[in-house]
Amino acid sequence: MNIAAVDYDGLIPNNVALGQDERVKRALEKWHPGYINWWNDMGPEGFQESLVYLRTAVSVDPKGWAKFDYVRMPEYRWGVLLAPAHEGRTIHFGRHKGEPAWQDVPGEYRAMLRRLIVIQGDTEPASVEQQRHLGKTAPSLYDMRNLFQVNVEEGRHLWAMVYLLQKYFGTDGREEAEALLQRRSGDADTPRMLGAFNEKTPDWLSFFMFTFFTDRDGKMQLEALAQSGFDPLSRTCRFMLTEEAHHMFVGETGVTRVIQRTCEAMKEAGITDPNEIEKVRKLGVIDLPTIQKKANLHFSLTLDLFGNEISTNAANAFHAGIKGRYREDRLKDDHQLEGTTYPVLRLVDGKIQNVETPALSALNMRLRDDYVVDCNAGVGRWNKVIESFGIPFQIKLPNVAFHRHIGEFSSIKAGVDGNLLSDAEWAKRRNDYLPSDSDKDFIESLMQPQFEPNKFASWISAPKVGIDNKPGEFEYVKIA
Ligand code: BYC
Repeated sequence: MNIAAVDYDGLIPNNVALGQDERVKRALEKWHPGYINWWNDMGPEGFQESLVYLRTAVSVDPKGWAKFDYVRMPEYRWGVLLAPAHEGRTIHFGRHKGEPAWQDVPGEYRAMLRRLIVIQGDTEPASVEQQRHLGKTAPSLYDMRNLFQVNVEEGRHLWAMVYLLQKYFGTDGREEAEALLQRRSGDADTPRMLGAFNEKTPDWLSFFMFTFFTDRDGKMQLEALAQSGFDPLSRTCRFMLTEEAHHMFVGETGVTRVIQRTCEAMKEAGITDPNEIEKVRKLGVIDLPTIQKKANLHFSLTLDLFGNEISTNAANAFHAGIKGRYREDRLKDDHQLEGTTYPVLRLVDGKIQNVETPALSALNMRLRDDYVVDCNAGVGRWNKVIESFGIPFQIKLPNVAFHRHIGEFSSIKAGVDGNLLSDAEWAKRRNDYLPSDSDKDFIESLMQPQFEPNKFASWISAPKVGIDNKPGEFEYVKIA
């Protein structure tokens, strides 16, 4: 079978020979109506009849895997796609280093694997739920299309995890697959599993920040799972990463375009001081200090997704060869980490200090450190735009101790520079660091839909190039 080609004949497009796997095919076909019901209930509000110019994966060949066409979202061909197998792949870290990668779930690691797959799976529909109302206030058809592209692909990522559960985890896999359709982002009784996926994405600046910061956690976690000794998980994550790149593009360029528009408007109006917030807002654009506050919020919420500073779960998963480090295969060490240490920022005697910690227990922090480096590269590109206008302002990522709900720093209050604050000081400074109610009201007031081709809301500039190289006037969504 040609693994790069996808079989589109059945109900479920796939490159895993589902046609020859009656049991899993039946289980997925049984799950399918529940998924469609979930999409109709919790997917994008409105626009389900609209024709959206979407890409669909038709192959897993990195050189050309997608085709673009108009699709009604409920008719999108969600499918099961794995990156091609690497002949003779071995496990390259942990206690099984050098052994052949597993094609089946090793009994001793079944619970651990299932938990990781369920957590990963849970985030995918959660993000669609968080973003479901945004279509109505899209700043352009181009942006609306990008939102829906991200949404259908998160839906496909749910399919990816559900396939693993159905194929490899029997009855409890089927139950977990059902439960993934039952939990709801932000629901008091049946919330999604991780904190950031129960937060609201109230406006488009939040959407861009979410796709920049939170989808980037997705990238890091998928990169770590792509290293897995459980080969089907590795191959699934490798293909998901291909799609994920576009999501981060949407976030990074989205925020860039917001910054660009703000700087242009300031320049046209002759405003040089970025802190003249009211004057800048009168121009119908978002002032830079408020953009900074949104970045503070989404960065800190996303840091919580890396778990605790010291984690036995993470150590066990690495030791077992289930979850590696970021790009483990490119690292040059013994890939076992016994007896080595890693510096972790911790709270010692009321101070935030680096503490040498056994490297295996510190793996969440190692991944988080790699994440911060990746974020900083993107923030640097935002700052280049501000600098090109000569405006004296720089977006800065807050200290990792700022506004945390998981781990060491959840018990303290810290400012953006990592300075410890009393409760009273925090209460006084909170609105300097995070969006205040009036900031939120202002941003909400800007969220006016712009549904004419080649037109953009006041607060965001046009993209440099179109999707699939389409010209500016292209109608990315034919609204029904
Ligand atoms: N919220 O030992 P620890 C994405 C729990 S995003 C609530 O530090 P571990 C996407 C933890 O579960 C990527 N609970 O945990 C992005 C544990 O509870 P139990 C999603 C939390 O396992 C945008 C306990 O605290 N993928 O793809 O080392 C759009 C002890 O903690 C949280 C993954 O996350 C939290 N934030 O680390 C769409 C990969 N943090 O089990 C999609 C899979 C910790 O002892 N997940 N806890 O009761 C993992 O690798 C790990 O489970 C975590 C946590 C990194 C999440």
